Amino acid sequence: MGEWASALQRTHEMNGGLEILRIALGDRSLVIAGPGDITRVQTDAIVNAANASLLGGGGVDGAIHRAGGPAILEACKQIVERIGRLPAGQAVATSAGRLAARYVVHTVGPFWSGGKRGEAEALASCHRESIRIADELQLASIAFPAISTGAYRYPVDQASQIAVSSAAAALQKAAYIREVRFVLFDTRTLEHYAQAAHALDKPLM
Ligand code: AR6
Repeated sequence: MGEWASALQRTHEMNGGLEILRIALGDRSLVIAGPGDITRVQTDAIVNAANASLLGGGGVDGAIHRAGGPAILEACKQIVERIGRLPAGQAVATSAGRLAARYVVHTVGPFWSGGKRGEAEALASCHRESIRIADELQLASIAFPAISTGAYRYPVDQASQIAVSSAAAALQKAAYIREVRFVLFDTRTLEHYAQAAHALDKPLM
């Protein structure tokens, strides 16, 4: 991470109404964008904050299934037949139906129950595993929502730090992924993720 930190470059730009913070290391970028709707993003993969059933729900999960159409649910059902429920921290990929993205990576965030039940490790794992799976598919870009910070009640100040640092570490290790983008739905969440990204160049322990 030290290497990442020392080579940070920052730019602010306006793009389609989104405020964007781009942190570059060589040919790789970590991007913080929003307020925005991840179903409209044109990265190769978008990540869904799913639940263990993989059968849909509210929040960003509901939005992705609505916008992508029934092909996504069909693909999820086939995965469930094969592997059963998906534990927190793991991820699987399906087609993206009608979405602009090519794949949806479904990951299950931890439900916040105070922070002593492995929530931080599970949330970091969601980001690592989603990027690993996208990299295995030889994709160049992936977009994340603020996993676990809605219905699963993970405090956004803590979630943002874990999300950004685990994604940055996985991006550095990836063979194909060149851009990891966070697309945040509301201004408060956007501010927390931007702050966490700024903090990447502080000395890391
Ligand atoms: N684009 C980007 N972010 C969004 C969008 C969107 N279209 N819609 C909502 N968000 P949540 P969780 C934000 O509750 O906490 C579901 O029912 C939202 O504002 O979607 O991981 C699943 O089936 C918040 O910042 O996911 C699970 O049962 C963030 O996405 C459960 O909720 C995450 O909120 C998962 O809960």
